[in-house]
Amino acid sequence: MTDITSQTEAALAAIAAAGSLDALEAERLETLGKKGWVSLALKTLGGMSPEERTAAAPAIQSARAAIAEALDAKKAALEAAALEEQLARETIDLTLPAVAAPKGSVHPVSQVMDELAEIFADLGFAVATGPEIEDDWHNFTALNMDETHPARAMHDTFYFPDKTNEGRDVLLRTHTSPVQIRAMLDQGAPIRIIAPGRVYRSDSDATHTPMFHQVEGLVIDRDIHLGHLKWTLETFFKAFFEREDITLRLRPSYFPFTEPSVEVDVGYSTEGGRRVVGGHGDAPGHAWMELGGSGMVNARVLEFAGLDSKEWQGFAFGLGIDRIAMLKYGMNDLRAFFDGDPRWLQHYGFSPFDQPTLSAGVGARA
Ligand code: FA5
Repeated sequence: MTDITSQTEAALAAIAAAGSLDALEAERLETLGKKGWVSLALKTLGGMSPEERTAAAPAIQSARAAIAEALDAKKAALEAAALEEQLARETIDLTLPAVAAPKGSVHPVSQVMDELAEIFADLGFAVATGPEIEDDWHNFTALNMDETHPARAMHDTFYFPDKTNEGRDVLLRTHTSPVQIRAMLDQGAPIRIIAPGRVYRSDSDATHTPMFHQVEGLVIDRDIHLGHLKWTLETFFKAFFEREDITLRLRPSYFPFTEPSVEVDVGYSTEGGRRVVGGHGDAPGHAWMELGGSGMVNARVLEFAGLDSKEWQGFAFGLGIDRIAMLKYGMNDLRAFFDGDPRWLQHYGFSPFDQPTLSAGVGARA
């Protein structure tokens, strides 16, 4: 009995003194391990008479319980200390200046998309999205361009020759206008959305690339007219170019999905070889530049999208994002946008810390 008591005290002292998990494991093997003295003592109970067992068992069992508890507590303490030590060793100094980190920059197209979303959000527009791999029903048919419509040929479409989706031809969307159809089918009316994104046409020169960006705008409600369209675009361009002297010209045009249709031109002048937006396009030294298409949504398009055209009407517009980015930030070759040249990005890119906000001015400077 005294033997067990003193052995237990020695074991508890050794456990308390264990300086590492390895030392603790050695102590566990010596006591509770298969050949440990506590396990061996427990085994001797089997060979005892019932009276002897009743006398000997409590001391052995309480020794086992005390040692097991001490082992668990010490293990938890050693593990916590190891974690503390690791955390202290692996500390990151957050006070290091950020300039020491590798430097990236935000592409002007991403920057302009953020600016667009900020300005239109302030006018009550939500951002909608649609797939870049579209079907010809959304991209053409529902926009009032049936299979034989000549406007389909004007879009230089990339088709997936071996693919169909529920019998529809599959293609890379040629404009963001199919998002109009998806938004109307999903949300019904009234509706007020913009849809920025990538579009694709097989077309390439200094002002055209096979992939480019558009932003679609769509407003459907009761009593919407062309005046609302002009006000919306003018308000947007004034905020975007950060000048009050923006003059827009709506030039009669044709799109199958709008009626009437107008092309949106903006007045600009040329200063030091750079185009600067502002002023009336017919004023001396000024000219007009096309930024996109727009018009009142064709009644047939509303019907394709499940809306009653006697109750609802609205306007839509589609602007070239790359073009307005070039104009705002003074680049002249669209192809450089997509070359991925780090020197170009270094020059024209934006700081990731420079989020456009209306209060701080959406026109961040590179
Ligand atoms: C359209 O794509 C119509 N979906 C716009 C629209 C929407 C009209 C809603 C009415 C209502 P368009 O093909 O003209 O229209 O293209 C619109 C703008 O995209 C152009 O003004 C131009 O700024 C830009 N754009 C067109 N093709 C290219 C290209 N290959 N590279 C860069 N920008 C382009």
